[in-house]
Amino acid sequence: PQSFRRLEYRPPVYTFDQVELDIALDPARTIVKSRIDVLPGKGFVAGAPLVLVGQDLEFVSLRINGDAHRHFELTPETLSIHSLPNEGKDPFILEIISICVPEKNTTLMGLYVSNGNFFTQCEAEGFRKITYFLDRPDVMARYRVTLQAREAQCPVLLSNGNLLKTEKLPNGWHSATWEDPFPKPSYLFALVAGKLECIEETITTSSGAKKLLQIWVEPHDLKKTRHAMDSLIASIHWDEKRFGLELDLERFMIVAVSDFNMGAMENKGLNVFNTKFVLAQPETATDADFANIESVVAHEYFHNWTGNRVTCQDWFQLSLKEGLTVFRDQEFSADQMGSESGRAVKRIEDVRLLRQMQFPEDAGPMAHPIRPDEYQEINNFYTVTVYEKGSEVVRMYQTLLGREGFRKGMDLYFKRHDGQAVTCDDFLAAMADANHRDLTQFKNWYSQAGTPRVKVQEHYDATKKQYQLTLSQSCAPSPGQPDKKPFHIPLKIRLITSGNEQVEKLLELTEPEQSWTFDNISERPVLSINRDFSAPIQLEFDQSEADLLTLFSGDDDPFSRWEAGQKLAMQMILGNRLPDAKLIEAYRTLLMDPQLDPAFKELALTLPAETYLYEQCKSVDPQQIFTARRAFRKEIAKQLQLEWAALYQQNQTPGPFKPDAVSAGKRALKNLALSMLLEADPKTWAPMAVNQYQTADNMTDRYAALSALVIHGAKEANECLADFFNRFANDALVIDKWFALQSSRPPVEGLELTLSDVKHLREHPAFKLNNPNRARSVIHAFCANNPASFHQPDGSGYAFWVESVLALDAINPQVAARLARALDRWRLFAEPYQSKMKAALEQVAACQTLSPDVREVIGKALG
Ligand code: DPP
Ligand code: ZN
Repeated sequence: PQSFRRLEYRPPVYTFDQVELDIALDPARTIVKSRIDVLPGKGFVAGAPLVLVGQDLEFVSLRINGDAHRHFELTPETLSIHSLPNEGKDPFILEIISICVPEKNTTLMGLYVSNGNFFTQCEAEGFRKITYFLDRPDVMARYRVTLQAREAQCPVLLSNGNLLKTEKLPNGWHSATWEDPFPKPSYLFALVAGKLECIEETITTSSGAKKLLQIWVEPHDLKKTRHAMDSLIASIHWDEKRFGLELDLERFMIVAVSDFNMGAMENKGLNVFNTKFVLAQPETATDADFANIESVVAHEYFHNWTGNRVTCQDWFQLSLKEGLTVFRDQEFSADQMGSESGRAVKRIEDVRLLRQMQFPEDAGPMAHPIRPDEYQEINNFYTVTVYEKGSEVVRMYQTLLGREGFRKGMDLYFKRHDGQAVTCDDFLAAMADANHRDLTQFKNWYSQAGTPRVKVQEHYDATKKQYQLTLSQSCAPSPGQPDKKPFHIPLKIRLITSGNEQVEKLLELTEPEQSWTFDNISERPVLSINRDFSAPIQLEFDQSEADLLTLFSGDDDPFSRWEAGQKLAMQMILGNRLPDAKLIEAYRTLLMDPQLDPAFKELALTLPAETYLYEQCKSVDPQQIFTARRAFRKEIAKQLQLEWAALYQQNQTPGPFKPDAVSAGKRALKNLALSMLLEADPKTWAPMAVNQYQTADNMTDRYAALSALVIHGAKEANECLADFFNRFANDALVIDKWFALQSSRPPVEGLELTLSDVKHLREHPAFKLNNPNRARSVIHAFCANNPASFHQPDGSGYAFWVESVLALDAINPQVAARLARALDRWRLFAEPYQSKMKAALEQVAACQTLSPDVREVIGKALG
């Protein structure tokens, strides 16, 4: 298979200035005419051919400066044009006509049809499925786009930028011409056409300019767009305030589509979103959905500066825009929580996701630095490493430089690079230069994969009143990287003593081993380290259970407090122990503390995920971990039954539904209580869940009740599931939840294995393999989010995975490649799992027609 390497980057031989596209939309035969001003690029060589890329296109014609041109060669993926005017030294006009077939495009890359409407997805390399082009992010051009379509079929015609004009054409056709004043790479191009309607608002930005905001959806979904609009307005104001960045276009549009590979896409002025991250109303969307919509809307909007105005030189630099933009959306969402404790809750949620998803990736066969050095298929590198770890790396600049220093770095970055396609090195240089700091060693975060481990040794000398802390760092080998250099690791610490006299300090660990001595420490302190998760590392710290209990009961840093509880639970679960009396008391005190945020309580009583527990083991027995974790949970449920019952009553949220953080936190705690009550005693408490299910006026409560019934195998579950399906049969996103809930049900004694339900679900009339959300709600939910059901000793889960990967790959390689990742960690498992997983991987590898996407994932897993 072909590999692309970061160090093989060459600047483009030719580049484009003005691009005019004329697109006549027809599902079966869309005609694309391009007219491009071509000039020598930074890597120009006289006489070199102009090599364009194209995929699944029918070539029609080619002209240069108005004349037919015969000197070209076509391959399935390229169009090479020779004999250019004056050896290519003079600018020339290139005109190409080609044809594509949107209705046959099931990959959802390029131009495709969804529910009769046209959409595009061009990142990373989809534009080449629309027309022959220099489809690389360092070629930035100005676009003027004319869309033509039958007016009855496509009354709405949208593209990037500003609307210049609309026209009626013969035979019921019409056209719209759009112009984007900002030069952009092709991956930010978009068009949308069809039967859509919008809500709109006009706002005034900081400079006093008026801006038109629109959210376009299918007509029946209009009533579900308010929250997305509010989120957009909040994002616009936040970016002005926090970073001094203003919306630069007269018009900003969001469009929702139900067939979409990713979450959303930041095309200039025309963001295209998966419906899942736009549509919400209390009856159909949960608190988590509301929060996700807010953060994805913000994320895509923030890309307008971090990604669009300043873009990536090449795809190896993806984290330049993604890590930075995730950091920005995390900070935005934290501020939207409305309080310090809310910010902490958001931080804990983000860290939990990172550790559950990214740590396994960083320890597995697909491990890569946030700036990868090599890939076969770039679509496989839209990863939690590039995004979430990338965001942690950006956060570390802020930790090291302070908020103001970070802002100075951002200002310099835009001052230097506005309108350019740049690299991660440029970002680091802006941060370093703006703050007069040497960040050379910090570059290792960009070049080395793997989660660093930091070992903690402490020594207290009571006579000298001296405390000594020794930290040493290491990082396990990862593919292609046997030896690692030390990282620059910022660690926030605090020595906790009864007198409370020590303040928080920032230590910078840069050597393999370093010691710090603290004087005048009146008693042996309890160390609170990596507070607020200041660095994305694993700690190796044999802290006593007594010290962990102290931290869990009262560390002033909410993250560290939460973390101490996680560690206690983790150690006991992995040691096959039940929570002891002291821990139960600590849980009880925490739950009953009237000062504490309900959302924090919910997080503190949620156990570490199975996949995170796996990463702590040398050899994973998934059934054993499931059983131990379940028993641990049941004990908490039983011992605190009275408290759970009280919390359930105390955290009701009467009155009309509001999705704000405080109300959401209360619902989260109340619904954890409900689930715990069913865990303790399903027969007694199931009727209360049924009642909540029936009387709920919002999806959070209705779904939580249903989920508690299903997960605990209550006999009432099936009736409620049937009711749920009928109630929401017309709402695709809710039906996705219905599927996902059943596919992610963990094993329950006395019930058949979930796999047999999953096989039935796959035959359900509402199941559609070619809709990514629906496929994920059944297949990915089972294979990736239901470990104890998936990892069966007979290998039946893996056989299902093989079938599903192959079936999906024929339709949509990107969605298939995600699923293919589910067996990444096979080497970590004990027998018989390990051999059965390996055999399953080999079975997929043996398929001759695999897409490059799936082939890369499977090849690396076996490699
Ligand atoms: N749509 C993806 C994102 O916003 C890729 N850019 O992260
Ligand atoms: Zn992004």
